[in-house]
Amino acid sequence: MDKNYRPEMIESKWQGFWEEKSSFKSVIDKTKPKYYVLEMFPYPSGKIHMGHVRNYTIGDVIARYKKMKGFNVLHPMGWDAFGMPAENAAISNNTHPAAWTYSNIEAMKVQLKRLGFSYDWQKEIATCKSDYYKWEQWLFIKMFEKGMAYRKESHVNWCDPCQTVLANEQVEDGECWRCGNQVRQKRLDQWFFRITDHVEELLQECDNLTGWPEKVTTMQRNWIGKSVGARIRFAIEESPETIEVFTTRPDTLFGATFMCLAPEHPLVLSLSSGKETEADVKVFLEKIATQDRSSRNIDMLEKEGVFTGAYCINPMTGRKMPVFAANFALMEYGTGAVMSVPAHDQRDFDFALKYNLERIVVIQPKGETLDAETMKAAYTAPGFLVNSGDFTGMDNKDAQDAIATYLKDKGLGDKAVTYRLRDWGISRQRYWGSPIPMIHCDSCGIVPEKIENLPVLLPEDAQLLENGGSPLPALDFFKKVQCPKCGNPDAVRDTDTMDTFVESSWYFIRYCNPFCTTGMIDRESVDYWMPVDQYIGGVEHAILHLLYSRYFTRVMRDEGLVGISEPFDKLLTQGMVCRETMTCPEHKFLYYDEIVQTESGPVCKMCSSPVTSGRLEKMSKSKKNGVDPDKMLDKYGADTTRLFCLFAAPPERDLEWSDQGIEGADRFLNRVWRIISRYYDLINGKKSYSGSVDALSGKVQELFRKANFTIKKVGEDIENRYQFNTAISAVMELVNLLYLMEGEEEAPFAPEVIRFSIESMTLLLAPFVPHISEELWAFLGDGSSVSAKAWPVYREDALVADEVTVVVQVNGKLRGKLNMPLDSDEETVKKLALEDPQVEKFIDGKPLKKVIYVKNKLLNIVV
Ligand code: ANZ
Ligand code: ZN
Repeated sequence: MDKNYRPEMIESKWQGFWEEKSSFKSVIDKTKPKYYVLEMFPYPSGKIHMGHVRNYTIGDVIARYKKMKGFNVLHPMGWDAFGMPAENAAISNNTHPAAWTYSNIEAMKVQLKRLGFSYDWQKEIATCKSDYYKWEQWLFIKMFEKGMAYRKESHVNWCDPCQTVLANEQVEDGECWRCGNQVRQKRLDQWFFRITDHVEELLQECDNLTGWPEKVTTMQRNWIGKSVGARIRFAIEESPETIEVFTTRPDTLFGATFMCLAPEHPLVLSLSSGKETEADVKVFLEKIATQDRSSRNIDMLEKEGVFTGAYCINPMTGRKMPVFAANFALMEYGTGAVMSVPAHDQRDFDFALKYNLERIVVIQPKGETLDAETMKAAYTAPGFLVNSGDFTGMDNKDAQDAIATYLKDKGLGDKAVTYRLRDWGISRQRYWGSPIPMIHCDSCGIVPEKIENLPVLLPEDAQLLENGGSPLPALDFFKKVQCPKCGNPDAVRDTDTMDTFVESSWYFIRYCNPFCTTGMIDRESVDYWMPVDQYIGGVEHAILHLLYSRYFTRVMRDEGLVGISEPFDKLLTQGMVCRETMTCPEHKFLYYDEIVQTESGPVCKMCSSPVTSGRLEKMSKSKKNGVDPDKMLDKYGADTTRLFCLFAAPPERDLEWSDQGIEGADRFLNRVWRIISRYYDLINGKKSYSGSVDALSGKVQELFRKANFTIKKVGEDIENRYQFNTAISAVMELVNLLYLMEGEEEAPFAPEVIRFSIESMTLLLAPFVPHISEELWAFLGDGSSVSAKAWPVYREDALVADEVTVVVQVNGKLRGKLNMPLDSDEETVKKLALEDPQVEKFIDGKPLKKVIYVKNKLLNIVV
């Protein structure tokens, strides 16, 4: 056995071993409970970052642990391989998106393999391959046939000079990323998936997602945005038409003093037509066309509008209400019209102030009189009704229903529910995506491609356009087709591609049998493996990706493809990997290797100005505070890198990168390594202790208890919210105690108990640091691989009868906690405390001035 721990000598060896033995290959085995662990698959950008390392390490610990616990584990990996960065990179490097993507996949796969993740690589998927996207084209056609995929006019960002549609990411402050010209909203026919058909179910079943973080289900609910209220119809003066509004506050109807229509509302043009206001209205509409008025952006915009020249009538008061077109009214929400109540809605208040419109107070808190003239903001809290005819005096909650019922009886309105969620627009005027399998024929209209002609292949060698637009519309061989229905030779293929969220909405189902050629999925595999038991990924995907995946699973269910509705049983959203930013007054953010340490502190390499360290921020290219995983692997190896990520913070919390932290992880693995070489001769050929705890005494008994306690603790910490950091601390304590066994070698059963403890330690570490564990297990010698071993079992009778937590302070500050047997003596507690890396850090080699020990409670070290 090598005296020193040298990860470079062992890691690639075990990676080769796992690969050769197919250690993580998953096959259906109905005799075992299954467990499907999945991390969100990466976009093949070319290089993994520390966020990936953390995400995948967390998943790997769970996968390896579950396998040791006897589960049949599925743990796949693949690539979310379509998307715009491939197009951009291809233009700037003069390569092709396909070539770029495939070579990135190869490079990243090498990196992932170096980290020793237990993936079943035989199930690898790349979504840009036609054997994958073929099936979403197939499902698209099924959805089209049922009316679940339909066409509707919708906005796109359009740049006139570049003559191209821009993705949202290509619009910077309303300007084109390439030429800097103002971007216009252009109307185009696009494909939509009718997710609103499932909206109530998607909302209701949030309640059953008990394995998801509360904050994520809340985000899902908010995004769906259900509102309960009423629709009310307003007559228009001198017109047979009516304006219908959606309101959540029918109780405020007596206070409605004007009306706001969305600029796109058809009545805007017809009401102003031929009036003095017509010209102003047109100017306003032109201006609005350049604003990004997505519902998520609307609150940021300055509210503005224009009078259409028409009036409608408040059905309660008979009052004339001027009708405006206003930018804050959205065509896609409710009915596209807002009854404005400036005294009780802040947007209406602002708008009324700007255009000098009347306010009427209709809701008032008890014991207070609001003055419409002098109020400084809208009053939005509950109260009772005033100025409201027969409803005056009523509690406003009761009035909501009372007024809605009154309107219904009069035929002026209805109770109504509205959702903020819109149908999912999936057309992209991009190249690097799955073609939409539809054909436009002059005589037949829109016709699906024949099923037997699928996949509609994306031409992988198309020349990209300088302006960043899609080359597909200009490719005759792609575009010109025969109509599948009537044979018309002049039909044209749809040249849009699908939103890449479509691929990520079902990859987890495809993993169950990724190369199935007989259908989109193989039912037996899906019934066995789905749902995903544990899904792990970034909170940035907490809304769209998860909602679309939940929806798509239901579409597949409705199509009879799968038996489940919810794809992800448990969800873990890991925190970010953060690091301090470094700034030079001259050169702004600096990379860490652009800093030189001097006596007066760190300075900039380029200009020698003093460097200031800033806030902890998520690692990113722009902040230059990233750490390259390859460098960590070169310097420390995979196990140390993994251990650091797991030990530095619980998975859900942000992790602060620290060089000391990774050094600490490295030191710990060295200690683990040395403990075996130290006791090797003693335990070699001995059996692991299996007698009773009462046959032991003194330190040996203490160690046996500790080992059993550690098995229990580590298992519980993993099971209970994946507390990997405290689990690892527990193993560290066991290792420390093993070092204290020196001199006890002659005690009865010492070799057997030490062996038991070292074996347990190795097995407990296996999910976290699999390479070193394999290597150590090979020394302990039963000839098997740790990856195939069962999780150790503790002995109930050997658990420390009474265990207490001793708080460790350095200079009066809390620095650590030790789980100790009741009544441990000062010497043992002190020794263990001094081994604790957290405590060690604060003692920092200084001599101990004083040690105060309060039995079973506290150890304070003064330095
Ligand atoms: C009158 C009123 C009085 C309103 C009041 C609110 C407060 P949520 O809760 O988000 O669903 N609204 C309706 N359609 C709209 C559209 N297309 N664009 C912009 N705003 C619209 O919001 C519902 C409220 O948003 C509705 O209730 C309506 O204003 C406005 F004291 O009606 B309310
Ligand atoms: Zn035709």
